[in-house]
Amino acid sequence: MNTAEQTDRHDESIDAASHQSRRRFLKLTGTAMIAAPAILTSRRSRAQALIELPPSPPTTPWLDELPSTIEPLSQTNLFSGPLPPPQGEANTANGECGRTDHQRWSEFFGAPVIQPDQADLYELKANAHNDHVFHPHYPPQLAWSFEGRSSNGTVLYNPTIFARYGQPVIVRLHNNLPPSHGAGGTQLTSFGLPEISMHLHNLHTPSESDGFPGDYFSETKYGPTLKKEGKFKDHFYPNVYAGLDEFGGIGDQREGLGTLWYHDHTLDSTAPNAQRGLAGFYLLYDDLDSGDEHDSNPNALRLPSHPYDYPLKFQDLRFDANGIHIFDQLNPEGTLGDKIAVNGKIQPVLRVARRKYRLRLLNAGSSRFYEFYLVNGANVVQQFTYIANDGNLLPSPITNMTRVRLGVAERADIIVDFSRYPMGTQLYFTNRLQQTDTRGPKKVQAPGTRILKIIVDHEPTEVDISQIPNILRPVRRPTSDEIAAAPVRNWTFARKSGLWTINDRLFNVKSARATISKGSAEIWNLSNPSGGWSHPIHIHFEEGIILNKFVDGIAAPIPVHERGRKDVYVLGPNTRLRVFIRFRDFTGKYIMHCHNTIHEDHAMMVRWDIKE
Ligand SMILES: [Cu+2]
Repeated sequence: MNTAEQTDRHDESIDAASHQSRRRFLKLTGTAMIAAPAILTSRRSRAQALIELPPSPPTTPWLDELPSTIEPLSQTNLFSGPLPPPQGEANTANGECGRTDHQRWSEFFGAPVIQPDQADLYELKANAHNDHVFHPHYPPQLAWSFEGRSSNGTVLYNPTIFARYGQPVIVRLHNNLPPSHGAGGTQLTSFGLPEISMHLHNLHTPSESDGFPGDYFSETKYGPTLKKEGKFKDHFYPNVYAGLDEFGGIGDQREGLGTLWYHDHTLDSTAPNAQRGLAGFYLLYDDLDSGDEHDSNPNALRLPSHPYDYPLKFQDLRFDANGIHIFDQLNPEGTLGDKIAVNGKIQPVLRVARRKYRLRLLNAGSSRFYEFYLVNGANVVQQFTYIANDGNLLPSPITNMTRVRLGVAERADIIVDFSRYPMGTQLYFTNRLQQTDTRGPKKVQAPGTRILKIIVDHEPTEVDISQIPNILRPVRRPTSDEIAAAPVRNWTFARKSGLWTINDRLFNVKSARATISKGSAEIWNLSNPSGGWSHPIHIHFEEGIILNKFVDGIAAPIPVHERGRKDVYVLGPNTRLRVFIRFRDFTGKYIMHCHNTIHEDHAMMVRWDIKE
């Protein structure tokens, strides 16, 4: 039974898209009799699958608390366990899935098998657990998590990984999800497919470790771009800056990334699998952004550091009348969540010390856009400093900011100085962006919805010596010669026959629509000609620089916070962005897709390859 699933899609036929994967889901859940005709045939019958959802049951805010400190994932000794240590070739004899060989392995490690202290080694286990509490009013229930351990052995769900440039990381991911997940459930409660492909957004990662959608695996199944099923997969994260070939050493420090996140990226099932919970943070430091506010290195920025460096993951979720998490995986318009979970909890409280914090905000989807304001109890808007967009430190901080707008997968790092407030002050992260369906946001309206309460709760244990320097990380902008010489590629994002297309085609996992030479640079025109939809477009592997923005064909200003490097490009209605991108250091298969994960799963994705 161990056969590759043939997800050979025919671009010519709109109805052929996603069929195999959806058949996987339908078979598992037993919903085939109801839903299959609606999914597998025409636009006319597809409407039968749409399920009108009532609002989630009401919840009382501020009953649950987030931990005051993030516990990092602890390393695992992969030299003493039951499995051999990581190696360049897939270790299929011992149960690793049939991935492509790790690129540049011998350059980093000098031998086929890694030696102690050559890399930080981590282990994550994708597991189902039935004790997740989104809110005290909802019952404990099923969630999926990447599980790891803290240094004292506590089980951590979707733990934060602390990594450093120049120190490679290998994450061994075990897939322990139940193969029979969904059996006997309904279309709304059975969502998720237990074969997974973990993407680390947006590290400069060799393609075989990038979490390509066709690289999904389990003990019994494997995707069309793998060679064999497996129980685990080793992911090699070199933690080098882009520009390795051009600059040598560990690359170009101007390309440093900071706030990254890992999440499932399985073909046709990213939205439901991430909704199930498969998403966590990966924070990357270097000698500039060193993660140590006490750092004596004169180059160090000394931004607020752990435990005052705190990631916040926002997800829109929907619940049925019994308070059970639901999601309509078969509906090309998905399910818009009306409850916002912050690090997995609905309307929680975070207690902070009276000092500066670096808050890393992530929109983890599926479909909702946010415009966050920090307000006091009287809804008076508070100011903060904006330092990073999409995990990239800006050249200079933007002071006196009052809002953060995030499309799905966008990140913003902000610094809030809570020392300005008296002890006991209560503040709220509020979303003022209205959205009623998965098409995209509507207008901004005060006062909005409060989704996180922050209480200035205690004095810091020591003097806050963290700082916000006026210069953060320089940006390498393309020269006019580089721009003039760059070939131009046009990508149009649209809706066709109720599904989602790029240049009129659905995703074909086995065929690249662009082949790019390693070391080259291109200009990509990203266009959304529709008047109604918004698409947060994510390009894997490399950051880009937005050169121009056009709305209704007229040049529009690029907001200051988007003038650095980006990896998500929000295409509002009738918008075109002209983006300059370099393609460096590694080869293989990569993708671009809408990160409204519902659009992504319903085929708004394109494969592009880098060749030598
Ligand atoms: Cu989209």
